[in-house]
Amino acid sequence: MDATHDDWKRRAQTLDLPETHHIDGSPHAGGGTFTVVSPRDGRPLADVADGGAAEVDLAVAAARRAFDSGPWPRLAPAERGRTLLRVADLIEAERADFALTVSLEMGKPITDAYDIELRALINTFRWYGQLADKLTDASPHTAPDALALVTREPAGVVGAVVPWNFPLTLAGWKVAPALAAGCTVVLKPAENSPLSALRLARVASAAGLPPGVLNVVSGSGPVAGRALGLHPDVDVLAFTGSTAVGRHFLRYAADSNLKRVWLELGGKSPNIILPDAPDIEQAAATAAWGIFFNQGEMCTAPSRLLVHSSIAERVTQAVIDRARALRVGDPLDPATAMGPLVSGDHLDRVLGHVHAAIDTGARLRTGGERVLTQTGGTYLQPTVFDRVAKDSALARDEVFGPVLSVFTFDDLDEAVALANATDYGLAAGVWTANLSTAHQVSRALRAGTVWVNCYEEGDLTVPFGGMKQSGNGRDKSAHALEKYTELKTTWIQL
Ligand code: TAP
Repeated sequence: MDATHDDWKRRAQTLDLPETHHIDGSPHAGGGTFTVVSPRDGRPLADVADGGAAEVDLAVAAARRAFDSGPWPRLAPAERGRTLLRVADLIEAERADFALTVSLEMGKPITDAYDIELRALINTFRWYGQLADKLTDASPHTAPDALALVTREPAGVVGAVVPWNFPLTLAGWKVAPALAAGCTVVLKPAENSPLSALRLARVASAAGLPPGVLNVVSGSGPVAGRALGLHPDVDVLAFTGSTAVGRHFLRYAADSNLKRVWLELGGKSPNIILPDAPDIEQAAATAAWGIFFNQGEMCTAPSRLLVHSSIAERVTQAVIDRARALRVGDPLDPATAMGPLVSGDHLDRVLGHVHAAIDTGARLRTGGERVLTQTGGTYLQPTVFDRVAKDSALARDEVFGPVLSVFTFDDLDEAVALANATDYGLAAGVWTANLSTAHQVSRALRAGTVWVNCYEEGDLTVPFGGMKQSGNGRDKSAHALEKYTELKTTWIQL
């Protein structure tokens, strides 16, 4: 989109921000309110409905009715698909307002919000809309006097709880396949970023989604998220967020109705650069882009850069040069590469990691300081450490900010051992011109996605998710439908 910084600032002044829950097809202003503060300038952005157990009950009841007796699960899949395509079209028609909402609520640079986040959301609704009627059930060859049918049926009411770093993409990755499968949904967005999800609910209703099929309740995790996790009428809980909160959802399920729990959790992803990388400059540039993109608030952020000692200083220096050249500032400026961190609390947490790393002997190569701007806001310099102790908190814990740790290794076995020395298993990168090495390393890495000579690439055709404590199940691709369907066997004696 060809808009200037001033254009976006002007548009922000008149942007209509939805502030109420969306329940049973209509706005609903139950509960108290909480204030969403923009990390761009630290100013209040909106007072949003603060849902509690009562609002979650209403939303789940609406989703239950829509599932048990409404038209949605009974529609021909092609008709469901056409509705999802209309949702995509309406999002596209309001693309600039959606992008601006994301940028204002969580600080993503507007160009990334418009080009990356919104493209992902629109593509997700289109992809699952087109897939809705392409699924086939199976009729296995069985005993000669019997006919067996194995059918996939919609799993019921889905509770979806998502974080703030990609508020629309991650909501879309859950909502679109769940709806395509014939489920109904109650979505609980993060307290930091409820506005874009509330906008999505309104657009979905306008596109013809029947009442109760997509409900959004804004509110806090420990109250609204917990109520959804414990709700006896929720059949599936699809969560994206931290590993710590993922554990809560497993407990909620155990303490309630054993709902299916699907978890997309944190990461501490290794990015291995071997001396035979096809283009070392490119590898370094991608390593820098990967950790600083979205302010490092990425589950897949390549936060551990593992470089062969023969090229370590060259690569580290190239990453530092890139870090220093990055433009940090107002997310509404199309020239901004890195916006603010999502909140003051989160900035403090990330700075806590930085200070602890310095205290434990890591060498700060660049960054590590807050960036003060005229408008206020929660900005941090892109930060690079090396000489990080392998057993330190910085080496182990997810920072979820623009902080890179560089490690060195001398042989491939050491690199793989270092890469796997984490409780997480979300993603990894390896840079080598040797196809055989690439395959060997990919097989040895315990990660849901391995990128070879690239990072963060992919499209909707490929599944995405984690091993180990990064979660279970997969978002994206036809595999995502496994989360939102149950297999049924019908055995007919002939
Ligand atoms: P969390 O603190 O885990 O929050 C995620 C969601 O859970 C929010 O909606 C939050 O609500 C809610 N929540 C918090 N405490 C809860 C509780 N006790 N019971 C029920 N719900 C609760 O994560 P975050 O800080 O928003 O996001 C960062 C984390 O998400 C990182 O670990 C990151 O790696 C992970 N992440 C993973 C992926 C994938 S695909 N694997 C993608 C993006 C992010 P409130 O915020 O309103 O309290």
